[in-house]
Amino acid sequence: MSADSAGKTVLITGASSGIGEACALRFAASGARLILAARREDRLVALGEQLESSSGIEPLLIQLDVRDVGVVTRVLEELPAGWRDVDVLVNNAGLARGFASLAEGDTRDWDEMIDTNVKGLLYVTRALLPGMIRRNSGHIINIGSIAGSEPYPNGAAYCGSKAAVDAISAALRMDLLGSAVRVTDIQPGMVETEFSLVRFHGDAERAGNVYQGVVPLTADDVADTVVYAASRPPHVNIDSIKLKPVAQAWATQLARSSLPPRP
Ligand code: NDP
Ligand code: 8X3
Repeated sequence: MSADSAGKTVLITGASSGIGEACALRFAASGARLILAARREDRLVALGEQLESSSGIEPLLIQLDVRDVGVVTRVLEELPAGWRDVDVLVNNAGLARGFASLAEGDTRDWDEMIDTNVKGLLYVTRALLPGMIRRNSGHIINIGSIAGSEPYPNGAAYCGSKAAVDAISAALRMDLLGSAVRVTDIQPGMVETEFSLVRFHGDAERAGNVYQGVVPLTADDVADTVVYAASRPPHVNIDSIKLKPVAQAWATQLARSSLPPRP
């Protein structure tokens, strides 16, 4: 693994599970200093203890709901001394909620997705970007999705929120043109995490069916890609990377039957 993240301060939103947690483990192994944010504090504390025993690092843990612009702004603008100069921001906090046609969808699900995936990402970035611009150094890594460019039925609001992440990433890159601050959009396909459990409101059977007969990506596969993007030389910007399981050709096109058994 590249050691290029050694000594860098990396802030990860949604670090309490899945891809965010895997990013924390990968960045810790590469010697980064970590600020880990999510709503579930108990999960963050457990991860912090794990990191301390495995890598000897003590992350800064922040209980944060990215939808709350007031709290996001206050907490991130008043980070403790020694933690203020964030080098890498991983905008990972996000979710899908519900799976229904637009005519039948629950508007509360749409609000939750758009408030988290789009507005939360904007709020967190808004709080940290001025410091990066001032220091002429930094990297924003957004976790988009193939859903942004491969939309599917019953996913209009989620797919739309991830298309917004693509557009925000591209526009931000133009805003920052001439500075050394980098912007990357990582777009995973199917990854087995708590994602489907959350989408289906805790229905474990329905969530498990999503991954039946497929070898999905792991959260660590995505974290590996995030750390790769973060560890390129300073003159290289990875605009975007789309990564999928071999058994997935399009968001809705999966080879479920002719696959080897899952490892
Ligand atoms: P998980 O459900 O495992 O993790 C989601 C994380 O987001 C949790 O840590 C959760 O923490 C956090 N989160 C959700 N809402 C908020 C909020 N309001 N404020 C702060 N944190 C929040 O799913 P994944 O790891 O799979 O998802 C991570 C990202 O990857 C998401 O943006 C998702 O859209 C994207 N993605 C996932 C794919 C997949 O197939 N799994 C594929 C492509 C993209 P907590 O609840 O503690 O706040
Ligand atoms: C998660 C992948 O295809 O379920 O973003 O939308 S998908």
